Amino acid sequence: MDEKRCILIGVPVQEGTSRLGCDMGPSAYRAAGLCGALTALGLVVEDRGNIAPPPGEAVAHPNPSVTNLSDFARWTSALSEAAYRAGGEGLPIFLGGDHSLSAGTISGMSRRAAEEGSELHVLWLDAHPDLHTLETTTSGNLHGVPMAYALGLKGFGPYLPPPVAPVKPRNVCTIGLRSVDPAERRTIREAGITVHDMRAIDEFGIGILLKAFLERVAAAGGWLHVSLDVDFLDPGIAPGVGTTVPGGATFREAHLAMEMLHDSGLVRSLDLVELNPFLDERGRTAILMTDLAASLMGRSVLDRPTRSF
Ligand code: Z70
Ligand code: MN
Ligand code: MN
Ligand code: MN
Repeated sequence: MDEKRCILIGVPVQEGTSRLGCDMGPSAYRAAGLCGALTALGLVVEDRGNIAPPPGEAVAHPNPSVTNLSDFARWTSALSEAAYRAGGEGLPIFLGGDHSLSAGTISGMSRRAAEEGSELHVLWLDAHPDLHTLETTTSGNLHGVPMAYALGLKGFGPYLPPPVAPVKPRNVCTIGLRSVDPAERRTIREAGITVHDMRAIDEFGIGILLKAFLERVAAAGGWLHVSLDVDFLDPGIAPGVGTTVPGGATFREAHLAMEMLHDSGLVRSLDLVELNPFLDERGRTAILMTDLAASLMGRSVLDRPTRSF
C-alpha cells in the first residue's frame, strides 16, 4: 500500500434513512474542498468519482418495518468489493451517503486486512451503535444495522452473504454513544465491544479513552478503520444531519481525536457518513467534516487555514 495515496470514493446512498438528501453528501465534500485540502498536505489524491450499486428487484423481509433491503444488499456487495480493492492500493476515504454504507466498507477492508495477515479494528464515532439486525430493527432504517453486519452477527441471512472476515467484537471501539435501543444494548453486552458513551468522555476525556484503544490496535499490529458519523458531533456545530442528538462531541474533542489518529499512523480507511447537505447551514457541516478529515490525514494547527462562513 502506498502510504501517501488517498483514494476518494463517493457513495451517494440514502436508502438507509427515511429522509432524503444524503445522496448529495459526496458533492458537498467536493464543494467544501476536500480534494484540495488533502493535496495541500502532500498526499497523492485520486478521486474515483461516485460508485453505484448494480440494479436489482425489491426484496421483502418478514420484519415488515425493514425498508429498502434490496438496495442495502446491492450497495453492500458493491462497496465491499470497492473497499477490498482500494484498501490494497491506498487509503480509501468513503464520502457518504448514509451509514448503511459501512456494512460494505468495513467488510471489504476487513477482508483486505485478513489477507495481509492482520485484523481490522474499527473506531466507531457516532451517537448510535448501529447494531440492529434485520430482525431487531423497529425503525426499519438500515443505517441502523451496519456494525452488526460487519461483526457477522446472525440476522442478515439469506438476504446478504456473511462477511468474508467478520470483525471481532474485541477489535471494535465506539465513542460518543448517547442513543441506544434496547436490542442494541443486549448486543453490546453479549458481543463485548468497547463502548465509551458521552458520559465517559465527560468523566475521563476523549484523549485518554482513544489513547487506550490506539495502544491496543498498535500492540495487535492491526489495521484501523474509522467510521465518522456526523451525529457524533454536537448538533450546534454540525446541523447537517437527519438524526440530531443533543450533547455530542465538541469541535475540540473531535479535532483532538483526529490529530491523535493521525499521529498513531494506524488508520487505513475512513468513512464520512450521514452528512445531509439539504439540512446544512451554508455548508458549515460539510466544511467541518472536511476539516476533520484533513486533521486525520495530518493537517496540524500550524497550517490550518482560517475559514469564514
Ligand atoms: C436507531 C434506528 C441511526 C444513524 C440514526 C437510529 C439509527 N437506532 N443511525 N442515525 N446513523 O433507527 O435503528
Ligand atoms: Mn451511524
Ligand atoms: Mn448516528
Ligand atoms: Mn498530526
